[in-house]
Order: sequence, then C-alpha cells, then structure tokens
Amino acid sequence: MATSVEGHPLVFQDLDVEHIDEASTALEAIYEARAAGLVVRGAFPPELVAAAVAHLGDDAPWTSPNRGLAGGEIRNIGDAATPTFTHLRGPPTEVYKRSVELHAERTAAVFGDADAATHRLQHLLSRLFGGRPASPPAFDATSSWAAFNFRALDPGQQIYAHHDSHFGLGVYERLDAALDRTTLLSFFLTLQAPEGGGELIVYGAWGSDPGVPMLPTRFLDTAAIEQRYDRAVVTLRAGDLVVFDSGRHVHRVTPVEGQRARLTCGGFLTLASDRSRVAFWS
Ligand SMILES: O=C(O)CCC(=O)C(=O)O
Repeated sequence: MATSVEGHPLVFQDLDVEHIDEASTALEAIYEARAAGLVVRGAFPPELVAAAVAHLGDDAPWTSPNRGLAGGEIRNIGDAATPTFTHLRGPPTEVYKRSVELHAERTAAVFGDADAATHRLQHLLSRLFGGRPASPPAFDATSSWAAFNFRALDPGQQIYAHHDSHFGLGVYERLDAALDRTTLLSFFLTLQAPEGGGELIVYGAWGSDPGVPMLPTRFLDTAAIEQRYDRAVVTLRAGDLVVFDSGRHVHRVTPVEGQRARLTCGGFLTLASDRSRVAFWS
C-alpha cells in the first residue's frame, strides 16, 4: 500500500471460500462505502475453471470492442453494459439483447454446462448478502440480463484507470426500477492468471471527487493518482472471485506480462433498494 495522502478508506477483505459465512454483511458494507471490496479465494471449483480455460482459445467467438485503443484492447465474449470504443454510449439495447439470447449457449460451450457458473455465483453472492437471493434481473418479459461475460487481456494489454458509472447508458432503461443506483459494484472471477502483471489496483480516489487528476484527453491521470492516493493491489489466482466498488473507486488492471492471456469472467451487481436481493449482470 502507498502512503495515504488523501482519499477514501480502502478496506479490502481477503478470505478463503471456506470462511465466506464470516463475510455475510460484506456486500452491504461495500455498497455503503464502509469497505472498498473483497476477494474470495478458491471461490470456483478447479474443474469448472479448467473447463473454461480449455474452451477459451483463439477459436472461441471473441470480439474486440476496444479495437484501436492502444494498449487497452480487451477481447470479450458477450457484451458488457459499459461504454466501449465500438459503442461509446454502451451497447444499444438491441445489440445487448443478442448477448442475452446467446448467453446460455455461449456459457454451455465454455463451462460445459449452461447453468453451473451462474448457480455458483448466485450461491457466493447470496452468502455475501446474508443468504438473501442473488440472480440476474429481468431484461424483458421472457429473458434475464446476461449473468456475466468473458474477458481476455493479452500480453501487453491493460485496463486503463476508470470508474464504472454506467446507469445513464441507454440499455439501463431495461434495469428493474426496484434496484438501487447509488453505486455499481463489479465482480469478476479469474479463470487464468497471467504469468505477471494483470493485477487489479483500486485507488482511494472516487471518480466523483472534485479535482481527481485528469489528462487533457479526458482519461484519468494514473501517474498523478498514484502519487496522491492510497491504493489496494489485488493479485488474483485462478478460481478467486473479487467484488469491489467499481462505481465509486477509480481502478485499473496493470499490463499483462509473459506469454499467457489473463482470462476473467464477470459483470456488475447492485442491491435492491429494499435490500431484499442482489442483482448481477454483465
Ligand atoms: O478484470 C476484469 O475482468 C475487469 C476489471 C474491471 O475493470 C472491473 O471489473 O470493473
């Protein structure tokens, strides 16, 4: 951790999946900004993770929504409800709907089962919210939001500093009005860790802070943020699940080093305003 100069507290819990019931208030604590995030080690069974890695080779149906963003290209299977270089205001609703329609088939092709990963996420997120239900919210009368998408960061690529403030994007008109939009949390599961780099860094800076350092390009000024704010560096192994307050905290993923791509699957989550359930989606 860097020396704290200014910024918000960075409580980041790190626990083994066997102790998950000791974190039954974790999601509320993150949502209410009493903690920045947590890691659940060994959250997914190794055989499910290995099946996914075996099916996420170059012949999988990857797309490159950030093509042209030097050093920041990320490959995806399935859309994320975020701005990308291809869709600066996020995927249009009809584009996202295609991801919804293909989600079960794509997930079965990767994990060898259409539901196993979603059920595991439902179980884990529910445990982190005192046993209350966790599921993807309704997208329309017959389908739910896609539960997660797959991401690959190739050697040399990174995710630049950002915060995930996406509720204003058009596709979120489809999000259940009973869900809290105060902040957005991110979750992701590491399927394949890179040989080096690819760490998640979460800063004590919030995207909403007045004076958070920006470059003339409107990208966040990572060098200035590094100097000014505390940070949590999260090193993830295959099978680890991370949940953090990506809606408020500036964060990034450092450049991947070595020969191997960094593979993750994940999305976003929020709590119902009445705190009765958790909703997660890509
Ligand atoms: O590493 C990932 O899959 C995503 C990291 C990130 O920027 C996020 O979850 O918001």
